[in-house]
Amino acid sequence: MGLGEKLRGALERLRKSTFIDKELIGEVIKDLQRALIAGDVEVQLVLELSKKIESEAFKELPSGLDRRQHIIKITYDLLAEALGGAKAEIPQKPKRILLVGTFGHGKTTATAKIAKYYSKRGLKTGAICADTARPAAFEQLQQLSGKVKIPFYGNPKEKNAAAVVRQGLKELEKEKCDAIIVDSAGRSALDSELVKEIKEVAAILKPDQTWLVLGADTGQIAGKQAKAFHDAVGVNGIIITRMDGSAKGGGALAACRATDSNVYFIGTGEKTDDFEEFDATRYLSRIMGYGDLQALLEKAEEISSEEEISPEELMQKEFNLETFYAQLKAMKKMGPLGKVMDMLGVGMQIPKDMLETSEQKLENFKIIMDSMTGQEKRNPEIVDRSRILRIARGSGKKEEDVRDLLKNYRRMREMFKQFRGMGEIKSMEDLQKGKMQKLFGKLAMKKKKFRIR
Ligand SMILES: Nc1nc2c(ncn2[C@@H]2O[C@H](COP(=O)(O)OP(=O)(O)OP(=O)(O)O)[C@@H](O)[C@H]2O)c(=O)[nH]1
Ligand SMILES: [Mg+2]
Repeated sequence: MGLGEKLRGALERLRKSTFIDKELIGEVIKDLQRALIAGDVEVQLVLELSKKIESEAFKELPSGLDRRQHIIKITYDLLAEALGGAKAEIPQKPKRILLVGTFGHGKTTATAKIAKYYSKRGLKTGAICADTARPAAFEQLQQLSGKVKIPFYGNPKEKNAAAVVRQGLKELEKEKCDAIIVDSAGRSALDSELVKEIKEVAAILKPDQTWLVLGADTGQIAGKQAKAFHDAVGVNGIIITRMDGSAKGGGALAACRATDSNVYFIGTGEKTDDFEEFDATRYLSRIMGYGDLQALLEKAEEISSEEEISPEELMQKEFNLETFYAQLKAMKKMGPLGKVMDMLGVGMQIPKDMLETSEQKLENFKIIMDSMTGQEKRNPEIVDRSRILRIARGSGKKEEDVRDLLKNYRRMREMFKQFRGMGEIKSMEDLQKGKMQKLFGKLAMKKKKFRIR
């Protein structure tokens, strides 16, 4: 269970109870403490938070809220404060960004993600590989730069990082870059050698931003790392990566908050799109499953400006197997469906195996559908046992694969029925014309209202 689910569990207890007294609050706080400590939040911080909740819980109620709502709200606010407080102002026109950090925390990946972030905001962004220690670093960043379509400079023959930066600045000047990001080498620790190299690079680059890249698995150590790097080379901002894969993300965030470091971005996956501005309230609402319209809308907007849904998909009118397939594909474009749904807090309503429809599975679906008649695709209800056997044989797949396709189809049909029931879409065309985000938003708000009351 992740931190979000555990925190949610603690508040669920409060929401479900008929009677609210000190004893109940004590239990809720104990649940919260367990959740936070399991998420590697420092014990001292957890105790402070508990005390604050305790002392606020039975204070005079603000108008319009009952006791239950009041306690939920203050808990929520205090948690958000502990994880990051008000959103840090992300520099919108950085000129030179230097990324630093120890081994393998995600600097190189973050270089490409940041470049993409600023490119989307209209800044011409370039990248320099100043990691001369790891032989594969040059190629890794070269490839990533190609992927996000930005100018790149590196020199695998030059062993001096500062020299590469000097050359890179000259080269990228010709490209007229507004922003330049420099990826530096990691070491196993922040030792004198690393500090020396970073200082040499900084002397040439003169970065206006130096950002520390830290993996979420650092947990509460993140605070000490942030302070050590800041003292050694001066750090303006932090990027926490692998928020998707570590249960300790909460600890890392809280520890950075405790040292007053600004967490600008979080990395939520290996792809260059798996990157978002960090906003504690939004993050918390998402991991706790309260939905977050804003994050999805931003993501949907960015993606729709990149990729068009094909006209074939637009032509579909009825929900059948063909539309189902087109829909799965369209949803995949928005990133893993599960992630999108999680942002809205509706993830738990959707069957898990459907959220994780893999490329492989999608491909299988396609192969199976190729062995179906047009009539079967338009009206899958007619597919009975003998047809299943025929389709399985024809496609070279197993009978259960065909059943799996039909099962997934029926589940999605149910889901869309629900959407339709909300009066938001009249035809499948609506869905494919990008109304999806609006629709999900509506659903999320409905759930949100439903839950908070
Ligand atoms: N799941 C997940 N993986 C990530 C994230 N960011 C980076 N990674 C992965 O972490 C691994 C290390 O990332 P790099 O970007 O090479 O890390 P680095 O800090 O440049 O490493 P060194 O140059 O060796 O110090 C790669 O496999 C990345 O794909 C993230 O946000 N989520
Ligand atoms: Mg690297």
